[in-house]
Amino acid sequence: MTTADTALRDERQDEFDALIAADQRIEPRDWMPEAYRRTLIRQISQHAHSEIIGMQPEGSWITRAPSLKRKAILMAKVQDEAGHGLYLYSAAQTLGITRDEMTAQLIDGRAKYSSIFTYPTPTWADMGAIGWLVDGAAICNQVPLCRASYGPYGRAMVRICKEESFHQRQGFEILLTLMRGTDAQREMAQDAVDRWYWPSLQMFGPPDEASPNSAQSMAWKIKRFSNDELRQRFIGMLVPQAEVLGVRLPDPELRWDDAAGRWHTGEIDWDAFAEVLAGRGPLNAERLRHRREAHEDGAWVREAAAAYAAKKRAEQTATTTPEHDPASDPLPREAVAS
Ligand code: FAQ
Repeated sequence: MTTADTALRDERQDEFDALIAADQRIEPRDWMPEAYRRTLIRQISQHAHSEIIGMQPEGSWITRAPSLKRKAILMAKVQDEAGHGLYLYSAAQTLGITRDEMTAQLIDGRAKYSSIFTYPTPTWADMGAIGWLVDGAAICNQVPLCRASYGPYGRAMVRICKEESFHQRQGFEILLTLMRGTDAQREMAQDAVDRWYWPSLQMFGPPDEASPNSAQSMAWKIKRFSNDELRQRFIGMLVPQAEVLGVRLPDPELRWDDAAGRWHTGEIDWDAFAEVLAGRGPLNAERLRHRREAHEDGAWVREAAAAYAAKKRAEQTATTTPEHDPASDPLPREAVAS
């Protein structure tokens, strides 16, 4: 690198730092440090993959929902998750990675996706617990991301959060209906809460002291709060809601610690979390196999869409070319006239 190159780079770095310090947005056209770009690609693509893999646990209940109304709601919710994945893939593409590269990383098993989606959904109450706990944790984590320093990510998150908050309410309402039902329905709701509570706390990521990316991501204002801060906020949100529902949060040690000014909780099983991240969670293999098969089954759709787009482009070029050669028309003029 020449001295002039170094000076230009320093100047750009200063501009970038000033934008971050002033809480301004970084846009795709702006210069950004390579590490910032890589961090965003990592986080946004993992987030997109999570939304897409996250369609599976609930998708399996669409045909088994207990009423037409529940089926319509669930179908709309799962479709929303697909939309979230697409906004996020688009945001990541503005950073110079292609959709094909991200898809390959996911189906080859190289990319991470949220630990929460490796757990099974054996009962209808799981739809309630996912909405209440998983979407609830997602909102807690994602509302601050609406202010992420990278423009396309923050803007995508605004719409996503509006939809997630509806999802959370529909999950709460499923659980409330079950809790007002028969003993068997109440037991089913409690059982689902028992199984989803701890994994939902893990969604926020490892404890702060074991989170290698947090400090830099917070300095860049991608993340606005640490993993533990958000986990605490989530617990504070759940406690009164659990009371309204009449469900028990399955942590006998859970209590507000006035002196420490935080929730005291039992030990989170970080070994189980590490197993899931290593691809050895209950349904990791199943989730990836399903995604891979869906990708292969969809090959003809992608080919047809690409062929159609190529045809439209060719038609457009033909009509905008000043010296248009009639011989290149798809149908001879006489055939059209007759
Ligand atoms: N699962 O240093 P940190 C949803 C990884 S969307 C798997 O703390 P960071 C909607 C992390 O990637 C749910 N891996 O990392 C929905 C890193 O690995 P790497 C997804 C995890 O990035 C609802 C390593 O551990 N939400 O639920 C997890 O600063 C219902 C060290 O961690 C988002 O993606 C985990 N739980 O903080 C859909 C939100 N936690 O890459 C369907 C955006 C950590 O260095 C149905 N993402 N890891 O190899 C974030 O806010 C952050 O990326 C964190 C992790 C907080 C997830």
